[in-house]
Amino acid sequence: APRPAPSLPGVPVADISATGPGATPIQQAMDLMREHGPVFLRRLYGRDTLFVGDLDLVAELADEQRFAKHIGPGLQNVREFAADGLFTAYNDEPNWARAHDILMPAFALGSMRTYHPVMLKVARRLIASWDRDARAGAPVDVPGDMTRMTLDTIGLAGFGYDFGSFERSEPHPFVESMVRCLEWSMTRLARVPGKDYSAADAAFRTDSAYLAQVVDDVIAARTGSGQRQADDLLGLMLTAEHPADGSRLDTANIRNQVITFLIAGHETTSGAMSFALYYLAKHPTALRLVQREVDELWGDVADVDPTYDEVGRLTYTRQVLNEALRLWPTAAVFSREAREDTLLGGRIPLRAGQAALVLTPMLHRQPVWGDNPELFDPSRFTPEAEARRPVHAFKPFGTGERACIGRQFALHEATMLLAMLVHRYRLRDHAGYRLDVKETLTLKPEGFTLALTPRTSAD
Ligand code: MNH
Repeated sequence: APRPAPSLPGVPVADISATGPGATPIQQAMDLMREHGPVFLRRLYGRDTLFVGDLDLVAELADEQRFAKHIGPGLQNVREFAADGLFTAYNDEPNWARAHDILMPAFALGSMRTYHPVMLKVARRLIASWDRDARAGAPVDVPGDMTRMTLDTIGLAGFGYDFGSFERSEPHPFVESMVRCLEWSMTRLARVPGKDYSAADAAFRTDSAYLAQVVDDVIAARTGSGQRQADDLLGLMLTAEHPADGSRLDTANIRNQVITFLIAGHETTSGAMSFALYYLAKHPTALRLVQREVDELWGDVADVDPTYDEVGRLTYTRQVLNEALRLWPTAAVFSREAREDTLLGGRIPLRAGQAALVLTPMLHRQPVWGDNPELFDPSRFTPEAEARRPVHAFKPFGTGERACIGRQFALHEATMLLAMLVHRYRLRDHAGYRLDVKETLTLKPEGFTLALTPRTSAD
């Protein structure tokens, strides 16, 4: 039997061994934090995880001198199919810095200009599909269609590869295999000692082999075409040299990066847009403010093609997205480890390498957010309110040098699409949807559908 782990002085322990983490471990941890306070140890079969939501403690964990990204058991599982790709690489793996330095320019704000036309093209696909559904009086599957849109966008913008998701009634098989791989990574954390999981592991190997095969197709489509031009992610990966030492990414690492970007580049953004649409459908005042913003920009032009610069002017739409990411940050935890033995908050002893998991949805509900943190209120993200708030209060993209590289990409894509949808349709919560957050390492509003009617004039 496992020895009980030693507790940390003053830190409450919640032992979940009787029930396990279930299908929604993030929401379980949120409930435990509501019960035990903003720092607690979750114990599962003698293994402890330190969860932190407290603002001051998170601010310490964000100090890059004292803490660094930790690849905990969850990301170790993801390493089984993404290996040393950017997201899952160890800090000291040479391929992390090499790929980071080579790919950074592709994610600078200015590069979004390059992706804009492709993002618009895919947004038009979604709108064509929603127009058909609206005419047929059929409700739309919000997370399903947001996933089609973001997968096609990262495929085309990053790799010149067309997943053609809107020509399929079912999700692309890449998505289904990927979701099962993420689920395997999540549920593997909850394994009961002594039980047999060989069937789940065999299914996982089939899925991860399929992901690798899709990636090889994506790469072959480029290398076979003879044109490796460096104006997208794959072009950079295949040709660019490291700015300082001239080194290049090797073939195995390129595969791992492609898998990483195909997953990280679509799964979380689609959830974020789905939550934003959910809150808009439930909050008529916020919806009217978005309508006002887009109508002022585009009037009643039916088939508007937003320009790159216009997307930057959609400030209220952006606030809506930020507020949705506050309540449901779709990558809901990130892990930090102590660089040296230290005292967190001057009282919680952590040894070098020991980890703390930031539970972002609870950080985003701390007292700094006011006395009604559950309320959806985009005015929390006016420039004035943001200037008043401590910098570490909002962390949907993680922190430090290992923070999200795709942040601008996601925000540009999502802001533009949200604005276009609100401009074009009236969104009706026809089913009286009750929020059901599904967890597959990332978060999505499961089963959320909307009924659409075209907006005729600015009504
Ligand atoms: Mn993204 C890292 C959230 C969109 C590619 N991303 C992270 C981290 C968070 C995160 C949190 C840090 C994880 C950690 O510390 O362990 N990402 C998001 C969210 C969205 C998102 C909430 C959308 C909304 N991410 C994107 C997009 C791309 C992308 C779009 C690519 C086009 N993210 C990455 C990569 C990393 C990352 C790559 C790893 C960066 C690194 O460690 O160098």
